[in-house]
Amino acid sequence: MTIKTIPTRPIEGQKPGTSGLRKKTRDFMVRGYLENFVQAILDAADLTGKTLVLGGDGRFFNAEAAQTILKMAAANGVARVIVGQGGILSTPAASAVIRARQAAGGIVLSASHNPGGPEGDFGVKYNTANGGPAPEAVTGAIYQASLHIAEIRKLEAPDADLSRLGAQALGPMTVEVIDPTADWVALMERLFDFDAIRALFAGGFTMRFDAMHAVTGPYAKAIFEDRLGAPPGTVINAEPQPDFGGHHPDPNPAHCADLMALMMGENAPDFAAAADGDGDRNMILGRGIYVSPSDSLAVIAANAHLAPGYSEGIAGIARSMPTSRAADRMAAGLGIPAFETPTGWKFFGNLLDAGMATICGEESFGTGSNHVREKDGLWAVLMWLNVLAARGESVAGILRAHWAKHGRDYYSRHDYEGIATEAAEALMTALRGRLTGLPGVEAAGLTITAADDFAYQDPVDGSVAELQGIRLMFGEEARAVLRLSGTGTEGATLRVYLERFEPDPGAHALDPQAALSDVIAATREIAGIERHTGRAGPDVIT
Ligand code: VG1
Ligand code: CO
Repeated sequence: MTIKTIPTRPIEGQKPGTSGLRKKTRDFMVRGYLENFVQAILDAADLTGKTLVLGGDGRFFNAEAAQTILKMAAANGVARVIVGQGGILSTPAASAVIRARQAAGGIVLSASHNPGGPEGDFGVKYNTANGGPAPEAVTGAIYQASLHIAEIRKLEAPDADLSRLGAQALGPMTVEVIDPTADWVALMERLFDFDAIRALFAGGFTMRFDAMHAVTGPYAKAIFEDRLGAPPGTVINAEPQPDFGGHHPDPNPAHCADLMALMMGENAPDFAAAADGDGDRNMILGRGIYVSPSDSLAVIAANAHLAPGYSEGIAGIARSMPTSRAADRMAAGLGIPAFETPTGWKFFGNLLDAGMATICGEESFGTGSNHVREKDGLWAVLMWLNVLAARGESVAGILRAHWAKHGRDYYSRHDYEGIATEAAEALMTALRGRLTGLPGVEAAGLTITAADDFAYQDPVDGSVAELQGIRLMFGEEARAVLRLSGTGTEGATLRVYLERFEPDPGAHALDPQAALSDVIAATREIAGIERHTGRAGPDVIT
């Protein structure tokens, strides 16, 4: 075998501590850039003689990157790479495959919900043997390795044939091409009552699932249409495209305007959902109603016992800090622990591994459980279908009953995108600098009662994550959180999370923006959003 070495170049853009590298596709296509990051992974993770899983969401450059990674794995002593046919694996499916086949780790090619294509974004993420995003200790080691790369080892060989299922040799390494849906579908069949969901569809229940021209198309067709008997056409935009059809594959009301319009209109089906580029996010809709991700987490926690995989109950519920506190009330009611973690799925990994939490969720359309170590968009859809089948009620009926019983957490997130990095940092620094002076400050008729910068100590390994977002409390009921996005690739994005608990929402069936208007105004004023960013309002409201 011939191994060629390529001169290294520094990896600009990898932040120590982030689970992977997410950059413009053009950056990844510069010779040596992808190679440098992959070599850092291979150096840091030591996969010699071990099995690695590889797959991505099919976006532009997925196929080329997969071939490069295979040749580098072969030259770096990896024994076997299990790769999804065509180089495809959704993020949750990659997690399922790593776990089912006891691989040492996996490389996932995706920039998740970011747009794809030559002018879009690409990403590479390393997952560890538990199937989850690498924790900070591992990403730190990868970052350190990236600073000291001696050589890039890559096999000179023809491309592997990723269209052909089964094993083939690539130099000294085995490449095993698998059906990207099989392991994950088998897992879903163990967790959910497929017979009950099949009966639901047979009884005329109607659904629309928008795969957004991204990776979930084949998975959704395999499950909903092939196995559960939903009529053809239930899954729309089902053909994955390298640029996601030119759309932003982010399942939220702003980017799924057509689906929202359908569900709020006269001819709405009973149920609708959508997933993101790599299949780990989900949006849930009922006829005439939008389910906020925070509410979805709470409803799932309250009803999970209706699904066979969770019939014994759940051990604990974990949510990211900016996610509404609706889930905490569920945990209290069930007498199980609630965990509040920093933003990012990797923080759930230890809780899931230790059996302390069973269900996890983020306000950013992420929901999942201990079945894998990533969030799982279609899992959430199946969970809702299982609950709908078991309860025989509508989505709106279930949600309204939930609010009537437990109260409602009005919730919204305001994103200010593509602002100057210096301006965003100045805003956060200024707010951080006056945290202790904030209690007592009044704005828009509200008074701040507490303010802090969220820090988290992992209860399992004791590691500490600081500066995870500024929390402003307006009494017990209302809260605002401000943090900067860690996933953007252009300038900075300021995220402002707003919520208010209403114990008796029956009396006021308000639009969240109306219910939160004073919290929104107070936060804008106190943080000086317009003064710092020059923006009179957010770019995206979810
Ligand atoms: C965003 C979300 C966060 C999520 C992350 C990855 O991060 O807010 O909740 O975990 O994306 O999601 P940020 O730093 O931009 O706010 V994705 O679907 O990569 O899978
Ligand atoms: Co995603």
